[in-house]
Amino acid sequence: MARKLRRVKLILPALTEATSVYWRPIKYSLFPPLGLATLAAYLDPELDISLQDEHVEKLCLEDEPELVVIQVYITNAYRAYEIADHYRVRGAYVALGGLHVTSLPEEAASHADSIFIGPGEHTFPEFLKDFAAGQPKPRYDSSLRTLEGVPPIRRDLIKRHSYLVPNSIVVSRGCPHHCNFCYKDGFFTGGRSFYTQRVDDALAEINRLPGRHLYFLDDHLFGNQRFARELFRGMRGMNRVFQGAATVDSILRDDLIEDAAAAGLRSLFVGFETLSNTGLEGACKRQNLGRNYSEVVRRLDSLGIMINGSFVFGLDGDGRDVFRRTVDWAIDVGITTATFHILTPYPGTSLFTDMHARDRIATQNWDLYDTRHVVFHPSCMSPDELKRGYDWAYEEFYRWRSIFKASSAHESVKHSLKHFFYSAGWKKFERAWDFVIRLKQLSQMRPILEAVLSPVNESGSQVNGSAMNVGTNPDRESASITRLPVGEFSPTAEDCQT
Ligand code: B12
Ligand code: SF4
Repeated sequence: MARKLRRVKLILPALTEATSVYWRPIKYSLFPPLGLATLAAYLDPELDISLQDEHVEKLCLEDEPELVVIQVYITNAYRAYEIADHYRVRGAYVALGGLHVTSLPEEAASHADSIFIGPGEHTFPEFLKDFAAGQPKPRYDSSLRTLEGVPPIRRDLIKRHSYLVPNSIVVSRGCPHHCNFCYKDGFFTGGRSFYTQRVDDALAEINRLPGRHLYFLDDHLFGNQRFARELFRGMRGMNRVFQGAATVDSILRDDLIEDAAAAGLRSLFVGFETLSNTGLEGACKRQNLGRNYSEVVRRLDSLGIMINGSFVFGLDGDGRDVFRRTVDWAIDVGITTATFHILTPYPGTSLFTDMHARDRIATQNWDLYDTRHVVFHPSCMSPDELKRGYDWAYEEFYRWRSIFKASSAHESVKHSLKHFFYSAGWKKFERAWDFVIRLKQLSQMRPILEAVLSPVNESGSQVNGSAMNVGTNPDRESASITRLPVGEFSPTAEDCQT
């Protein structure tokens, strides 16, 4: 029987960790729930629609929507199921989707009326039609993959004041690479695993965003060179400053990075992952193999682009020396911020399948799959050593003396200062961030962020290829960046920005 739809609720549940000592309110007040706002665009705008993100607000659970849409990540899965069960008891129709549902559909199905596998751009509108006709299916599998003709994201449903970076944006989906620890191959099974918007559509979306600052959450913003180049050229003159993520090889490949800098790129998340060839080979991170990591740093440095380096500990072959080696290198070359992860075999990845087959998975408590806990049996150290080494790495990298040292690795004083303020601001003023969040004044901090992201060289936003001279400046060659011998670390990976 057809079901009358009047109220729809979309929920991003908070992870269980929200109550733990590791909870960092600022980390979870960065980006709004873009996936859910994307899905909301398919709903009739006349409906009563509410979008709630439990990371930044207390959920109201006493309402009576007819349809509840919940996004499930691995670390919020238990909370998501709890909320789903609650609404089903109250008579709502519950739809569950997202990465974890795609990885473990059977687990999610017992808490949902319908589950969704893969991206929702085609399955969700199909479901809405079925729902209106009174015949929703228990499971929808995504196979048609395109971003052409998708309706504009319902950004009006996002409570902008609750986020430091409300202008997050994704102009592509997936990635052309196949690292074995990454969610990507599992999530995009059954269709294309890397595709982009049309450049015009992406530029139009950027144009709709107020303010200056943007954060591209794409797994690999440079993944399609032609698309990226046209995008960056289209963005020139828009007076934007932005952050994003790209791979080591794409930074070295050609002059695309210079187009990005000219368009306003000021900070880049780079998946270095490991300084070991064996580690890279084991992780199938072939795009990093044989790349000169120091050259990556030098190129970005010369363009005034700050680096958020991603590193994974616990890859097969990693011994106890991996922590100091990695941290020393990151500080010596002047990485601005580092994101360290304990290797985490997410269900749905080939890494998980392989470890499971070898009986190396130590726990299937998804709350612990947050890259801060050891959930598998490492090959060359004990789980405890891995955990302690990981904790040490964070502590050491973000010590004041390390921040000073890494900041001073840059040629320009302005870059050093920006590095210092960005890194210290991110890790050293936790209480101040908490206070600002409690006062609901995060938006007041945006101009400061934009200032820190301003060009190193005032003409920086107009940087052009000839101004860069990467590697041809003799001073640059003797700069303080440690040149490790190719082969040792030039093995030469992005946990995708987290
Ligand atoms: C931004 C981001 C964050 C942000 C905020 C997330 C937010 N507000 O949405 C922050 C920094 C808080 C964060 C934290 C973490 N993150 Co994170 N994060 C991302 C990132 C980079 C982008 C997410 C995004 O906006 N994507 C774009 C939108 C359009 O896609 P989407 O959200 O997936 O939504 C689509 C589909 O999933 C689907 N869909 C989703 N829900 C539903 C529901 C229904 C009913 C339907 C039909 C469809 C559907 O339709 C949407 C449109 O296609 C992703 C990587 C990625 N590329 O997705 C990692 C990612 C999701 N994070 C990940 C992880 C591990 C974490 C952390 C545990 C990391 C950590 N060490 O702390 C924490 C915990 C987060 C949590 N709450 O549990 C993993 C998840 C792995 C997994 N198997 O679940 C990812 C994939 C990164 C990675 N490669 O490993 N993260
Ligand atoms: S880890 Fe990064 S580079 Fe590797 S497949 Fe995932 S998104 Fe692509």
